[in-house]
Amino acid sequence: MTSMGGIQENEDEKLILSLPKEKPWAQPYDLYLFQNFWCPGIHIQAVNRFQKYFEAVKDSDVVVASFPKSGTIWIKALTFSIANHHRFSPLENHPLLTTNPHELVPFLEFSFGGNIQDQILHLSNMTEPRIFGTHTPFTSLPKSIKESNCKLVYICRDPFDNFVSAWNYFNKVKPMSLPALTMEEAFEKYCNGIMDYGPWWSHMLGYWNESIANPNKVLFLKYEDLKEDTNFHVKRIAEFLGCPFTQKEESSGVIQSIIKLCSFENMKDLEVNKSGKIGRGGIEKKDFFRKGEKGDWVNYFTPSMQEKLSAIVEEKLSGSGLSFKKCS
Ligand code: PPS
Repeated sequence: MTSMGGIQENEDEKLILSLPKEKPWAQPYDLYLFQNFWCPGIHIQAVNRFQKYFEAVKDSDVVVASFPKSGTIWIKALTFSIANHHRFSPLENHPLLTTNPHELVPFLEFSFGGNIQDQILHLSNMTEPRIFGTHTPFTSLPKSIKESNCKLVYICRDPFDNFVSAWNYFNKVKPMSLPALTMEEAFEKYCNGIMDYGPWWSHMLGYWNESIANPNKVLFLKYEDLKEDTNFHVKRIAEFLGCPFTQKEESSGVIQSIIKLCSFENMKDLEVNKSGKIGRGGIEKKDFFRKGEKGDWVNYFTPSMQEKLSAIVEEKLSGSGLSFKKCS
C-alpha cells in the first residue's frame, strides 16, 4: 500500500478537480459534490480511502451515524455507555469522565486521513465492541459495513433545529480571518442541501429507508424523541445492540446513571469537555456543546423562513413515512 501512496494521491487530486464545487459555511475548505453528497474538500481523500480500505469489519462493531449537528456527540456517549455497561460503571472511573466522546468513538472516515496501514493496525487493536462514528451517507458507506452483521445506530434531528445548531457552530469554529456567515446566506445553502455531508434530506432518507428494509441492521433515532423519553430509547438501543439491561440492572438504577452521565448538563461541565481541542481542524471541545434543547429554532426563524423550510421538508420527505413533530 505504501508504494501506492503517490499514485493514490494523484488520483485523489484528479478526482477532486473533476467535481462540482460550492462555497462552504464560513470554513476554509470548499464543498465538492462527491458521490451525490457535499463532501468537505479536506475529507474527500479520507472518505475515499475509508471506502476502499476499511475491510476487516467485525460483527460486534457498532457504527454511530449522523448528519452533522444532529446530536452525534450525545448518541456516541450513550452508545458507548450502553454497549459497555458490563465493563464500565457510569458511577465511577467511566472513560467518558476523562475522554471526549469524539475521541472515545472516532469518526471512521477521518481515521483514514493519515497513514492507512497505521490506521488499520490501530483499528484492529481496538477493544471490542469497537464503536465508531461516521457522517458518511448510507449509500457511500464501505461495502464491508453494509454486508457484515455490524450494527448502525443513526440519529437525525428536526431540520429547523439542525439548521440553527449548524449556523451557530460554523460561525463559532470559523477561522478569525474569515467573515461570519449571515443567517440568510446559511439558510439559502441549507435549503439547497449545501452543507457538509448534505443534502440533509438524502442523508436522513438513506438511513431511514435502510432502517425500514433492514431493522436489525439500522436503528433510526430522532434527537427530539430521545430528549422526550431518554429512558425508553436507552433500553431500545441496548436491545438493538444485543446487550439488554437485566431487571436487576434496571432496578439498581444503571439506566438512570447512564442517562445522567451522558446528559447535556453533565457532559458540558466535565473538565475534559471544557478545555482543549480535537481533530485535524483543532476545534475547541466546548464548541460541541451549545444549548442542547429542542425547539430553539423559534428564537431564530422569521415567518417566511418557517414557511420556506416547512415546504421543503414536506416536499423532500413526502411519501417516505419520515416526519418531524413541530416542536416549539
Ligand atoms: S457534530 O459536530 O456533528 O458532532 O455535532 P453534534 O454532536 O451532532 O450536534 C451538536 C448539537 O448537540 C447538542 N448536544 C447535546 N444534546 C443533548 N445531550 C447532549 N449530551 C448533548 N451534547 C451536545 C449540542 O449542544 C448541539 O446542539 P445545539 O442545538 O447547537 O445546542
